[in-house]
Amino acid sequence: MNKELYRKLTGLCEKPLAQASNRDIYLALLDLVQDLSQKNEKPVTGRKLYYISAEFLIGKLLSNNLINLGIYDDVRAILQDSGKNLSDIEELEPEPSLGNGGLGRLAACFLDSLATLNLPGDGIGLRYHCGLFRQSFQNDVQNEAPDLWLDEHSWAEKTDVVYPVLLAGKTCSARLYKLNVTGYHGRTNHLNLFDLDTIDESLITDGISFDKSDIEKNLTLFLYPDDSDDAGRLLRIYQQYLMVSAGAQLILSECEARGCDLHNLADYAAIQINDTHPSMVIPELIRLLGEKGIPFEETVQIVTDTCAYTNHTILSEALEKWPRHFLDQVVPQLMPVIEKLDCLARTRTDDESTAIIDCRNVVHMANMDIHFTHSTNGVAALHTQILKDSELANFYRLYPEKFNNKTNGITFRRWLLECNPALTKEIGMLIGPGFRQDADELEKLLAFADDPQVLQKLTDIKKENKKALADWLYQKQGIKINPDAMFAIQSKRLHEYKRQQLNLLFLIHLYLEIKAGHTPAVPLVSIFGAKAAPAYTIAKDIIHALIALSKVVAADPQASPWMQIVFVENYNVTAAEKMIPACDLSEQISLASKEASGTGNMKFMLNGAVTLGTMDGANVEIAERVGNDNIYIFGQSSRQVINRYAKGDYCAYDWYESDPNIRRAIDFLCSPQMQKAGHEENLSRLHNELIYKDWFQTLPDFNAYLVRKAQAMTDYAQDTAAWSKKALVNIAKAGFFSSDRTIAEYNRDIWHLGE
Ligand code: 26Q
Repeated sequence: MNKELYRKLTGLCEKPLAQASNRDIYLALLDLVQDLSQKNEKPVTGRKLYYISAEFLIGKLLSNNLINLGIYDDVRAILQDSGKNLSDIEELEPEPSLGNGGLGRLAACFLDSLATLNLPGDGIGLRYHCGLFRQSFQNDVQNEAPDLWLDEHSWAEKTDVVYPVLLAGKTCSARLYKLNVTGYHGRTNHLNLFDLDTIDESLITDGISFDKSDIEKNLTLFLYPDDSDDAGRLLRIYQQYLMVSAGAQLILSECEARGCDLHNLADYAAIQINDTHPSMVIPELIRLLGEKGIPFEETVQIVTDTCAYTNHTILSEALEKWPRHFLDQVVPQLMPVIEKLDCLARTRTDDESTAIIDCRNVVHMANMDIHFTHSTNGVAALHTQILKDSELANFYRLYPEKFNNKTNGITFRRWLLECNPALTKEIGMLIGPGFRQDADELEKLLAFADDPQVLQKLTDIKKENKKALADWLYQKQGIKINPDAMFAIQSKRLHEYKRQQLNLLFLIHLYLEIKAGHTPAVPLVSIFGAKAAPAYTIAKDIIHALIALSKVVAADPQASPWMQIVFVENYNVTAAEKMIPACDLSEQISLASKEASGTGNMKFMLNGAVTLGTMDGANVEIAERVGNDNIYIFGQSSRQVINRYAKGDYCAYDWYESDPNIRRAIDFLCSPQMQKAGHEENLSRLHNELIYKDWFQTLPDFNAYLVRKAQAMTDYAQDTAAWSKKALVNIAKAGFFSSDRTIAEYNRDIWHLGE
């Protein structure tokens, strides 16, 4: 036993561990981790990165920090000796859900990799009092409740640092909270989160509604409040400006403290703008540098050299554009700068599509980013190619040198070492510990691709993880699932382009086939985790339809031994850590060209799931690496999809009318069984949507999906070792998708940190 650690822990608890409560121990561990992390802080020389993002979906931090500090096993052993259990203690930690999905989780993985690679790089964001809403199912529809995650004792420590921020002409004080980000045997960086002292949590009334009028009381209450009305949209701008103005002041003061005279800001700071949410940092920095007496032209050059922009989406509705009068109201001090930038951009091109303020007085944030940063990157090879070819083609012609790709990645500390200790241990026994620092070493596993014992061991580990997920689900939702079945999981935000509705139609088809006497090759447990935006009606209808179908199936003794549908409530990082290691088949079925990258696909692969997916986002790069034998690809190509959109001749009704399988599956939504299990209004709305709109082309991919999924199920049923080999190849080829590789590329091409 590590005696020194034992002494420290008991000292912090002020009593023997055996007599301490789990809460006492949790608080002692918090102190211990903070203390050890602080020791790994290092002075900064040269360029330092500031990753500005409206979201950091960091998840629980205790285990992650213990692992990164190298004391996880020791702490667990010490606790065990005193009759305590680390996972019980972890339960006490609230999960900071400070993000919606992929973009926020990516930011969290990046912070972990920066610290691990010993690179100086901090995050800048907001300290939302409520993270993404807590989802429950009431009467089989999604219900949203506030997620007040802040605890008196939190990882984010209050500081004395405050910056003045001018919001709609009134000065507010942005207070800095600092959270240590400790790398895996690396340095400690920080996540800087800003908040106002005046926030009033009692403004929250019914569910997640709140009084939107008083900015000083509500500004950081919620992550992305509903933006379906004007008050909500304005609030988003207030939030963004608080973040970037306080962030810009923090950056300038840190750089000045290190001897920067601000003319040479780009030698001291690299600023990465995570999608368009922090774009106002550009005019804000220009404004602040101008106040210091630097001429406009020079401020523009300084900011362009300092800042870089990442694009995470090609859905045009997600590209932020604000009516000018919104900005006039919230940030009048920025408008003269934005106008000058618009004029400057117009001297470079007369292409109206690249204007910052268009002829209808709408301000295009992404356009400002591309003109006035030195780098624009996409997040997977296909995504970057589509940006260059179509979405941003006009910009690519103007600035070809600015465009580059950085395929996303995930931190293996959380998504392998922490969430799958059994697999981690087995990999270590087979290829040694090197893969923990260098993910490419996972390729050494290929030497065991035909070793029956290794393949059996992988099957056993997966089985244990499936049992653990089954236990967790039973505890949490009282649902029993069969661990001998194949587990197919689709977990991600609910959006039509991600096509949970395609999976739904498959499950209806499977049910009807079973009813017709055609049983599948293997029983299937189909697991979903997804939150829908509170105002996104069809997304909520899809959730409802899945829940209604799950009831129909569960009540049917002929079908239930063969299939089961489970919707996991409140999908978040903690749930993901339980679900991903237990997955056999990873559902990555977005409409080709729509998913910029995806990162769940990488997490499942790393944990030995085989992907069933379209040639979209990073699936393309996964397929390239594992080869056709180890992935199930189906569906239209991105080219075909883009052409179909361009021609504008897609008619869902034609597919519905001419294909009996499609018609049977869709019509089942309005069958008496479904109507009895669910709600007529929600189900018929979805029925209509699929027949008359189907904006994301579900129906043309339906048959291909059926065929590929049936093939996967047959392969799984017929030859366990052959399936296990596919899993092994997926694990072995996952090294490329480590965020350490992604961060090294950003650093090599864009940031040049420490230099
Ligand atoms: C914009 C305007 C108004 C209100 C909300 C928004 C908004 C909020 C969140 C727009 C976009 C987001 C989040 C986007 C996101 O998570 N994108 C995902 O980023 C991942 C990391 O790069 C990719 O892997 C996913 O493919 C991409 O969907």
